[in-house]
Amino acid sequence: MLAVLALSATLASSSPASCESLKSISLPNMTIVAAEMVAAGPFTPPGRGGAPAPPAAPEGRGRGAGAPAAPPQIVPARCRVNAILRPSSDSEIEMEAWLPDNWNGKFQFVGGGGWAGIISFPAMVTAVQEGYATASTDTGHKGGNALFAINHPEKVVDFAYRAVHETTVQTKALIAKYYDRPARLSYWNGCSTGGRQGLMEAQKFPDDFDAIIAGAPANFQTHLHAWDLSVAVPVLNNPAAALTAAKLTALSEAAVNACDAQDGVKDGLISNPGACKFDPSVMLCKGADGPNCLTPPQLDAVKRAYATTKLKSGDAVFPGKQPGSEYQWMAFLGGQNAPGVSVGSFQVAYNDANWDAKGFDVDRDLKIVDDKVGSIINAVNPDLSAFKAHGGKLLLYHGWNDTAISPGNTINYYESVLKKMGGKQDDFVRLYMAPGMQHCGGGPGPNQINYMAIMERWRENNQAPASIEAVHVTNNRVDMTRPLCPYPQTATYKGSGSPNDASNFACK
Ligand SMILES: [Ca+2]
Repeated sequence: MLAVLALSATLASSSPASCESLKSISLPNMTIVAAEMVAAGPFTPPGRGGAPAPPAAPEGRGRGAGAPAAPPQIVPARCRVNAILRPSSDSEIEMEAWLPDNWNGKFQFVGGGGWAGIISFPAMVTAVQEGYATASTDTGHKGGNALFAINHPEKVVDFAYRAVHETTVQTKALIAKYYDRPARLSYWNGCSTGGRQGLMEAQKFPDDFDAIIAGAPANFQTHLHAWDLSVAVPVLNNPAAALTAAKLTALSEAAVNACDAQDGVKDGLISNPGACKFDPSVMLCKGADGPNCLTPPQLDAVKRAYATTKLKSGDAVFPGKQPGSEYQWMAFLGGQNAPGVSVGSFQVAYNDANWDAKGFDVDRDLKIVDDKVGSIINAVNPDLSAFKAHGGKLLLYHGWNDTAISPGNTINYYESVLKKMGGKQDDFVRLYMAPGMQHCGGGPGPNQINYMAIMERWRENNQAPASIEAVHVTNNRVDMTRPLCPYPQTATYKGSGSPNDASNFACK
């Protein structure tokens, strides 16, 4: 009985009252919709009730990118704040912040994916389970397409950077008020659009975060989308060039067979696809068409997918995909639809929801989208000196089998930073390329990496990462470990021992 009384007293004097009191906090451009304690329990999306949340979406990956579907997530007790931010007269930005009872003293902002338009709840769950105060934003609109931006220039700014920055500022203020002290460190954790958002923060608001994890960043978004259409539209316009899944699988196997052994072990993975000189012409049909060969127009389509798209002037637009990733190319070589996410940029460029991708012309259309929104949305400034001076650390990663965003783009950005700031910058920025990893996770290569733990050691204990361990999981069992090497090194087999054991590889 005494114990029960004591427990009741503890509950009565702890945070619920102060969570509710956040409703009356006055912050610029912010309307608090909800400020409420949520008890520990299985996660249910706010406002919907009923079924537990689905497994993490690609953009919602936190600590273990590519993690298999987990049992229902138990979320710790927290103060939940939902608010609408209106930094411009046309803004309507939803933000959600969770402030856990058992707080580790730090803030982790989790990024979005594609055109965003949702709160990244799965990644928030992971963050709060580890004691972080966490936040997410829909970036100022609902739904995963670009229609919100047509004739709404202020909403473009919200999507590009303002929603993230404003949510950062407001969440830091909520944290300081709720806990009566500021977060001692602030982390960014995002992939894809979340990677772009992280790089945008490093470039534009270098004091917002102390450490930024930016995976597969869509930071050259207008050019990324132009690449997609440059490759997809010729196939839409010439059905004879359309590929089939069977042909792409055969092509992928041929590419892997050609380059697999270059890293010292035939294991189905190409450790350094950049050094793989695979000529798809070997797949040209010798006689009748069939599932294991390519017709001449299909070969042309495939060559475009490997290639850096260029303008007539010869200027590079965006790099192509890598050998080994072909089995995922139906999205742009299947000849069914123009990739919707990429079409969005040109709907915005022309203020036309019905813009017809079949007429895409990269020389004409890239200039128009770049002039209109490129400098707002793209996050390609190589000068990170202010972020470095702030003490910031930046961890970049990208899967070599990524077919949503070509991995070469992240290498290009990393190299642009070194070119701008000087060749030796590994005290604050490091890049890890993951063989056989798809977009933000998944794939035949080791693709589960505890990025947050790596970054915590780097930023908080000054233990800079060298090689980092990635694992591959099948049916909830680890069946491969492999080091990921700081770029430009690659993991090379030492010549003996199991190729599924990281200790038998060295970074070279
Ligand atoms: Ca290999």
